[in-house]
Amino acid sequence: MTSVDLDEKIPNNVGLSSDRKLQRALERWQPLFLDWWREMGPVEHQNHEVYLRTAVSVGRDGWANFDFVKMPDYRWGIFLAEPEPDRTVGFGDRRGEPVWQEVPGELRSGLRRLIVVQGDTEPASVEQQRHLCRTAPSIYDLRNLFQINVEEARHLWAMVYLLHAYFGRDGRDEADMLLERHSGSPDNPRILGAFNEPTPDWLSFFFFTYFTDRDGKFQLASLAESGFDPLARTCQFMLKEEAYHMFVGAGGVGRVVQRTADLMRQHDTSDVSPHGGINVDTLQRYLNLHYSVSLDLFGAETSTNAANYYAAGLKGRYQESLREDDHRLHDAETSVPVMVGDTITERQVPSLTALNAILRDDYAADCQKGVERWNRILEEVGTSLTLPHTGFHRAVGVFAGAPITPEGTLVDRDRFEAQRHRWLPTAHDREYIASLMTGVSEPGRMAGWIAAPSAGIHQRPVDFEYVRS
Ligand code: BYC
Ligand code: FE
Ligand code: FE
Repeated sequence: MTSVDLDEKIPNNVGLSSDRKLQRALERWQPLFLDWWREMGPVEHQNHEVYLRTAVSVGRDGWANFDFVKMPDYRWGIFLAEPEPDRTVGFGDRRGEPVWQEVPGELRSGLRRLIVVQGDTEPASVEQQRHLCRTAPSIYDLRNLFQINVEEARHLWAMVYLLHAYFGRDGRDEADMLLERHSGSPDNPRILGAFNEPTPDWLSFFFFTYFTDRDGKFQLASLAESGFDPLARTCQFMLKEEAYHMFVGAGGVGRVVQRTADLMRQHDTSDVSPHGGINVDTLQRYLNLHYSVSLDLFGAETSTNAANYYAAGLKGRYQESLREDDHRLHDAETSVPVMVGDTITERQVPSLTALNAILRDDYAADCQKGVERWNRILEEVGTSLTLPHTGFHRAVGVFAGAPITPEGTLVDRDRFEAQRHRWLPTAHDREYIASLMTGVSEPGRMAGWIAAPSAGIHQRPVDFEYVRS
């Protein structure tokens, strides 16, 4: 195969055509990937033309191309951000050393684990979302779902490239296993909790892309600081695509909130369900669920894994280079939450061990911004949404299993259970949301529970036929 043919088959800026071994490995994996996509990707529309953005290069102007493609023909490629000349390790005990272009032997297993965990989440989300195409609230939203799905699949390619290129036999085995674990599978589930939860409806999807894709942003940003340069550059490029996923979440929830506020005003009531809208209480319960499950993705507040990754230069902090400290953190301390008997308090721990908590706090602050934007809409009807306390409904870390209210009070278990229906989606909520999920296929029309977006995609109008048969 000529290099032009190869680049056509697997678009890349990593010189794939001059690396025969890697090329063979990826060519063996590609059909397995396509089988997975057909089996576990969107359940419908695989033969339809979708107006999609495809990553085609890494240049500052025009890294992507917009056109109609059938999803199985999407050109999943491998793109690394441009190398930064003379880049050095920015943190940890090896700060100042030139970055590594090969995996240092002693860091091999830690690095592989990080790449596998990251890689596992990407196809998991596609699996979680595969039924949503049946119930899209508009053609615009349907297209956005597919855009996210193909890009998450490209993120899988990004991690598989690293496994194949730098981890030999073990890497190839791990790459195969990324297609074998499945979201929610009882025998062979995905690695992290949130990626085994179902995404049964579009309200869940919007909260997922707001909260869970945002974990992706923070984890990728930390890995983009890595001393292992190919990982850093891969993640930098992935972050470009990630921004849009969060836009879909922030915009999606915002449009639901807008519709709810409009109906509240129009009918002068806070119960908009008889009018086909979603009540603020229900929105709050979905928010509580998705936020708490996403907080679990940061791991335990104190973690020797995280300390080791940092000291080794593998995984940094969010915006590491903008921080004004020694970037080694040997003497620094950070306060993290602890539970002492019946009280929630704080204690000082070495910052190195508190890196998961530090990243999680940065994440929480970012989440808060969107909530404030939604609240500007809700303010006009005298209500608001809030992020629950960090300890609410947690399964990982110091608060795991503790009966803590959204306000942050530790209560006894019976009291928590008695109030659960006020704080987390109920069977009734789920039934009601499910009843709203009827697909809308007329271009420009929106389901009754969500407002129209203010603009379409890539200068196309909102009523453009983004998906056509
Ligand atoms: N579920 O020392 P700890 C995205 C395990 S999202 C199950 O605190 P560590 C995306 C942990 O593995 C971004 N198990 O862990 C979004 C460990 O097990 P071992 C994904 C969990 O290593 C939307 C043990 O508990 N990327 O891209 O400090 C759509 C002790 O924990 C969980 C990454 O996560 C959990 N939630 O931190 C598509 C980046 N949490 O080793 C895509 C890579 C912890 O004792 N991953 N455990 O058997 C990491 O940096 C770290 O692995 C974690 C965990 C932050 C996840
Ligand atoms: Fe992703
Ligand atoms: Fe994403």
